[in-house]
Amino acid sequence: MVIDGLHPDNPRHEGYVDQLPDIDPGETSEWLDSLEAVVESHGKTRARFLISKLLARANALQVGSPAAVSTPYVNTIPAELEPWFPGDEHVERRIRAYIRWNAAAMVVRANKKAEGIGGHLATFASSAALYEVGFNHFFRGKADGTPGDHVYFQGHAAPGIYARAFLEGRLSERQLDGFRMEVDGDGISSYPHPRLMPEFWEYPTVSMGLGPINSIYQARFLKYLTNRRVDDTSESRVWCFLGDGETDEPETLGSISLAAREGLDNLTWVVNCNLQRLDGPVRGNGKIIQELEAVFRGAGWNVIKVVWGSKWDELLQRDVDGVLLNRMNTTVDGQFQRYAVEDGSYIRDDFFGPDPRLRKLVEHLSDDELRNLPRGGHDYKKLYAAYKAATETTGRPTVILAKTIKGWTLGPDVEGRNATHQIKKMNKAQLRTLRDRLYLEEEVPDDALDAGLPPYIPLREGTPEHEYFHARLKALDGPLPSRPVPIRKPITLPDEKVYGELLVGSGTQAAATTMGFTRLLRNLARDQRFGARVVPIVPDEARTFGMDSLFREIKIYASRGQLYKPVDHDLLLSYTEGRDGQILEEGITEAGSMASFTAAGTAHSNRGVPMVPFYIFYSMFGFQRVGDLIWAAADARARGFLLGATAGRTTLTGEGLQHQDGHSLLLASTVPTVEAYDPAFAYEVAIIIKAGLERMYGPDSPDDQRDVMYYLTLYNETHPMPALPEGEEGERIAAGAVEGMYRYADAPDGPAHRATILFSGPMWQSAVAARDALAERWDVAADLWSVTSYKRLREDALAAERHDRLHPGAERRTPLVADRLAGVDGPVVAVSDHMTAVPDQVSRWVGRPYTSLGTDGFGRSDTREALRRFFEIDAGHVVVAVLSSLCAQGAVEPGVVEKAIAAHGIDADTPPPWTR
Ligand SMILES: Cc1ncc(C[n+]2csc(CCOP(=O)(O)OP(=O)(O)O)c2C)c(N)n1
Ligand SMILES: [Mg+2]
Repeated sequence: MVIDGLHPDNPRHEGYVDQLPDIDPGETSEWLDSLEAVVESHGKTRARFLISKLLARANALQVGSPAAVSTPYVNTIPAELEPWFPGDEHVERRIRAYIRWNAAAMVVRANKKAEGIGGHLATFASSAALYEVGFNHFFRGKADGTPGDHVYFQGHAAPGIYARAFLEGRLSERQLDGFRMEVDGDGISSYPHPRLMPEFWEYPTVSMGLGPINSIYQARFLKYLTNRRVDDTSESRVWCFLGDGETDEPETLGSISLAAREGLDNLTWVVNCNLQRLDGPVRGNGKIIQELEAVFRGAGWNVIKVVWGSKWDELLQRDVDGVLLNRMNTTVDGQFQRYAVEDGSYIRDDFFGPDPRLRKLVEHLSDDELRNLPRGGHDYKKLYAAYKAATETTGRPTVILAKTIKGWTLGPDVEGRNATHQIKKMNKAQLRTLRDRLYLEEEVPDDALDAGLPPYIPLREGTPEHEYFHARLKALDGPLPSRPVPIRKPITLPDEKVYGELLVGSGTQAAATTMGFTRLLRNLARDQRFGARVVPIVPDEARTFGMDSLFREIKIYASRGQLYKPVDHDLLLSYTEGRDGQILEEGITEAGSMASFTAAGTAHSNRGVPMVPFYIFYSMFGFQRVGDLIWAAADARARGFLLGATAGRTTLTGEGLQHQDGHSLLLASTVPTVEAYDPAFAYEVAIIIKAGLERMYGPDSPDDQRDVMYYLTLYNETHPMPALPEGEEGERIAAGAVEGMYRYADAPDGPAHRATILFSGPMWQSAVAARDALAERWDVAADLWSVTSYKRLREDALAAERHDRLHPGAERRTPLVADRLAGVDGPVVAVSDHMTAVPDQVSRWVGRPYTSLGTDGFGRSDTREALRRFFEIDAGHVVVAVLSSLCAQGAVEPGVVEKAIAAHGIDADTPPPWTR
């Protein structure tokens, strides 16, 4: 019994009431006594009903009591409030049947053609109506030259999206038959991949959770574009379709509060609640719809549950005792899944049976009718009502929780089975059952199934279905998905002078490449025409990287402006927010920041308005933390700059194991379209970014080379930044810095032996000091090279190697790295603040003895000097590596190497750093 505001399960939960003064205890007990009387005389169901009524009235009177996080297990929109359905239900059902059939036919045919090629039948079968309501009535296409809606399709539902494109005439039978056989160029991809189908797919979604989080930041970015007056996005809506199992991914639910906080009423999620994931039930012992409702309502979303189809309305209306509602509320999902596979008599006995009042409620229904009481997610009108309500909701995002059956219409062997997710074949009998279920006897006569290959059903001109289908397409501005939007607002590259500050160096002043980048970013943002397209993104680290100087100047984006006077308002660098703010200060979310990067970096294709994201983050929390989002951004053909700041296992001091990054460049090298650079000097940063912008948006760049992302490591070690020499020398350096390497200093004259030292990032200091020591003391003259990109050098060398392998008679190609390092006999030693595997990337093409020194192992906290000694990348170790390699060549005696080891104070008997 609920007494005195205390909750029986958790007495403290509602205890806050007892802390408030009761100004009229008499009145209070009257209310409570009434409640108690209701429970005693009419039961808990009636009491719950009254409380719900009270809450609803309180809401109407704007009493402002907090909304309950969950509601009973029924549809949010009552039958009497459903709007008029404007479509032709019959024709739409026919079209849907064609699409269902063609999707299944495509998967089955593909698996006939190539055993084990895969594909999914059940996901789309459960969500066909969810998509078709959208396609026929809501999703706006691009045919009128505007960007339309942004729709994220659930990856495994791809067969249904292809099947629709086939009816539209956008995909041919031949292409459908090439499902998952892409290599010859005419096939279609397994899942949504813009990288593979650049004129079709827009949003990669198949890695669970990434579509949902990306959709939130896409919707937020649309608001950003409008608030900054770069692009009017008010006509575009973001739709995201996801699975109920997919909501277990932290990325799926991790940012939903942002969507509510930002009032993203341009965002609608549709969760296909078929109660199943791959292995079995999503919440066998619970109720996923109820759980999600609470989570989303708690986060401030508008939640619309579409649980039951229309045939249940009448039953609920007659449920005067609340027994049906109670049964709905207390039946767990595992049992609901069971009902999906059982016959009507089981449902009558098990669901309706135990309570005579409940059994009576359905006595007029046959077993067949009971079995076919549909779920809300298969009820077209209920879905239409939900979508319409979602699009009319202002001030907050909407999630539609639609209950469906996995594999719906695919017949008893597939529907609702635990193995349904992976079923990709259907025999003739199963196909015939599907055909009958979809009423397609005319389109697919029995003999058409004899060959074992189900035929596709096209839309025939002159039929009502054809006419209706194309009329709807036209009314909604053409088909989706479709990529890209033609450029509507071209971008103008920045004036050359923005780079000048970095090219002239810092004189005697000590500076870090991070500081250099911040200067450049400011200059880019200030550029008159280009500036507005710059999107700086930072996950609560601007101060760490010295970027707080930008807060005042270009402001932090805040959709509601700044509603308070900041504590530092009187300072020059005050924390300034604004509706037109440019910086996306995302807070502590690398995943969210990466999603913003993707939204900005794909605006060129999904808005026709190129935007240039510069996402700066702790390099350790980039590829390692959100590598899959970066991979998806590459798939989405994102362009932009990723800046891994405070990089280097030994350069970032005082932080230790979790922060010190010595492998992001290695991880970056795994993404085909990432250009990974490790610049040493500010001018290299400027040269690389300039080249990147030209590659993405310059007039001379080949179109198929533009969709790239640049990854630059930035360091916080300060030293005077050299100037880029003028004239031809400067041009040589600039070209080399982009290609991957350039000679930084010639070998000194005099010494007998020759060697070459390659450095990257801050390791130029070890290299310079080693060069000096080698010349002064060990009779070795070393030239120094800055290697800005091992990844680029490797790709160039692989291409040369491949050419030679496949063209045995043709003139040999020399990899750039081999060409640059040719002509000297001595050893090459590469030194990096990253793992040795980074410089090792080019070792087999160097053509000279090659040693990599790097930072393999866990980082730890200490001074740079101590760390560089520990990881064996300081000048002493470079000297020893050069001499040791000369010794292996027979050019110097072992005694010389031993002497150098002693002279540099190296303890040769410590275990290797990666074992410590
Ligand atoms: C990150 C990630 N992990 C695992 C998978 C493999 N996977 C593909 S679909 C699926 C089950 C999906 O269930 P649900 O989200 O409920 O979608 P449904 O097919 O039921 O609509 C899994 C585990 C994946 N695609 N991505
Ligand atoms: Mg599911």
